[in-house]
Amino acid sequence: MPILDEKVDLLYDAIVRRNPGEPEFHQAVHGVLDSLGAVLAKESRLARDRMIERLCEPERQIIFRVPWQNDRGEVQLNRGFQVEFSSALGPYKGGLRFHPSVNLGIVKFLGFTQVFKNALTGMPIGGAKGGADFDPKGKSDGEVMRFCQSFMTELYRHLGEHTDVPAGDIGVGERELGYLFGQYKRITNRYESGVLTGKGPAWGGSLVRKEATGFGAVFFAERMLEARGQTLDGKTCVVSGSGNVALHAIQKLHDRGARVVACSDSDGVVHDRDGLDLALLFQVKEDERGRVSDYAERRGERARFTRSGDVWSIPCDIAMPCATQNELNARDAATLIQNGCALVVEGANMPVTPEGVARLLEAGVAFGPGKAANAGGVATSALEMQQNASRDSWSFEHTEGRLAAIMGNIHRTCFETAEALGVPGNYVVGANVAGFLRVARAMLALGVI
Ligand code: NDP
Ligand code: 2IT
Repeated sequence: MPILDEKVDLLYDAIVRRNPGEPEFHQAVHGVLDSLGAVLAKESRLARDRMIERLCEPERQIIFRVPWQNDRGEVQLNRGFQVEFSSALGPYKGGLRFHPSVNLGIVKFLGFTQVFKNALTGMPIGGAKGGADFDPKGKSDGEVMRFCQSFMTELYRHLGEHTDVPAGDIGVGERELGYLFGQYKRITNRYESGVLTGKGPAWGGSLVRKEATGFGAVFFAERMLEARGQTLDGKTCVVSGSGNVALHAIQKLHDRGARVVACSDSDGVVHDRDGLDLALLFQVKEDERGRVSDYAERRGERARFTRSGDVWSIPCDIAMPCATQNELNARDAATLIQNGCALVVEGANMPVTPEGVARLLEAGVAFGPGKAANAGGVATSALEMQQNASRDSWSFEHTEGRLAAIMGNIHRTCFETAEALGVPGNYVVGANVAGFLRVARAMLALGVI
């Protein structure tokens, strides 16, 4: 990782010692601290009041047992997490991730990142993340339901529309949120719509929430291109993943006249030279819960499926990593640069490694960090909370218009902050500094909290 400013370096070492064995959390903290040197030197109160140490220490961390029974009646055991990072700007807010790789360090990296992302949206939401090392893959609906009910039986006591408001993330979509909401409602005897976001539109959800992260990332990419006098029309794109974020990024890229030639899942990559067939892709992935290999098989000769490959070796103008953390490294960045890729926008959280980011920036590739670019999901969650609070529901067009405006504001904030700091076009520094200052100033105003 790049070397930090000397004073910040000491703080970072202390944070690593205090949180052993959590490499993703260390990486996320390093990424933010790397941007803050100039700001800390200018605003002495931030250092005096130990703002960095306070922000790196979650307000509350909950770890709990999640026992449940599979379809054969056998007892299964998972570990649940909820890390309530910061409530300086509003109730704790962030997604739940169900994936076998989930551990405390991963949830902390996601919760820490969420604090700055949520601050950048300009909306009244604090930061949190939760989840479990449960793998929904291959489980029946009944098993997923029993798991969700057991998970919520512990988590409910920590939640509330003014306290902590989870949503989805990897492995948690509308089905899981339905089971979680049903159990919360049953235990509390309250139809408290605002306690979860990402709900189905028929039971308190917001239109556009499902699409929001992918759409928002494409709106952000559009603003970045606009700053360089370009548009998406006619561009060749690759997108990693084929889940919620990836599918809706692909959909919006397609709407804007771009050609998406590849996507992936953890089994491999599909390369479709003429551009992915959207209707078929959504049918296989959303309706049938299938794999990209199923898409390739149905698409016939036009598509090629490669097991265990990645999308970065396929020539493109634009790359959007939308699967998971650290999925694009320095070698992948070098391949993208060599193939003439000019824009990389993170739909996922921390998908590009620090070395990968450094390579891209050195080569002059425009780089949109996830904190800014994928904030459309949580921003639309905040719009869902607004609708729930006013017992209203807005049209698709109105909600999408609000999302587009929010992404435009986030882009402008990052762009102008970077320019003011003398690093024009560096959205990483712009996002970190703007997000940090908003949270830090609220914390200063609220006393020693
Ligand atoms: P989904 O579960 O809908 O999809 C995840 C996709 O990424 C799948 O294609 C999955 O493949 C792939 N993937 C997940 N983990 C791995 C892994 N360890 N190795 C390889 N492939 C993997 O999740 P989302 O689309 O919701 O989330 C994707 C990313 O976007 C995450 O980083 C998430 O934190 C971030 N994000 C999500 C938001 C949201 O609103 N949902 C908001 C902002 C960010 P497979 O099916 O094979 O597992
Ligand atoms: O990483 C994220 O921003 C999310 N998974 C969405 C969080 C939310 O509360 O909508």
